[in-house]
Amino acid sequence: MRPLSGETESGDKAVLESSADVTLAAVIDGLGHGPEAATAARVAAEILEAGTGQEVGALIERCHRALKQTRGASISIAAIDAGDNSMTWVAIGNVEGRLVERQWPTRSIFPAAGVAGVELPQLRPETLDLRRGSTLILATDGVQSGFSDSLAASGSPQQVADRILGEHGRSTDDALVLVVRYLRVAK
Ligand SMILES: [Mn+2]
Repeated sequence: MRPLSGETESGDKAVLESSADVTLAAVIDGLGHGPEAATAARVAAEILEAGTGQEVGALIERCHRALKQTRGASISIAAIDAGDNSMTWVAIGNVEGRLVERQWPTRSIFPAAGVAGVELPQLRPETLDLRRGSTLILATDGVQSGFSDSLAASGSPQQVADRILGEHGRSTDDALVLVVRYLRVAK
């Protein structure tokens, strides 16, 4: 991640928390940039960090209520369940999500139009199967949405994230990329 040039704080935040079989991966983009965006992102991050194991749609609703006193945020959440090799993801706003797999077409998250804290639309969580090596990528709009058009998901997750940020990061906004690779062997 990197903040917009001239800002000391980023309004983009990532959450990665595990408990038992479930890992929650989320990316939050506080509306705009600077300290007020960072405050909104922090409020949502605290809820998500304590929310592992809760249903992803319910987590967005909790964030929506808590963010009403802030300028609001875009949020994408993926709950990865190693118990049944699945991932359930849901999004509101403009944090992009991709699930990249070697021999399968890349899947994209379908974000609901709206802003958590401002307008909460109907949410449609979607559950996908995971395989060993499935790679989840969440990226804020500080990254060009075409980032996955010619995506090489090779290398470590850190290398993939660095490459996306380096090649597709915009200079006009905070930018954050979270890359998570699933390593559990299917039963
Ligand atoms: Mn942004």
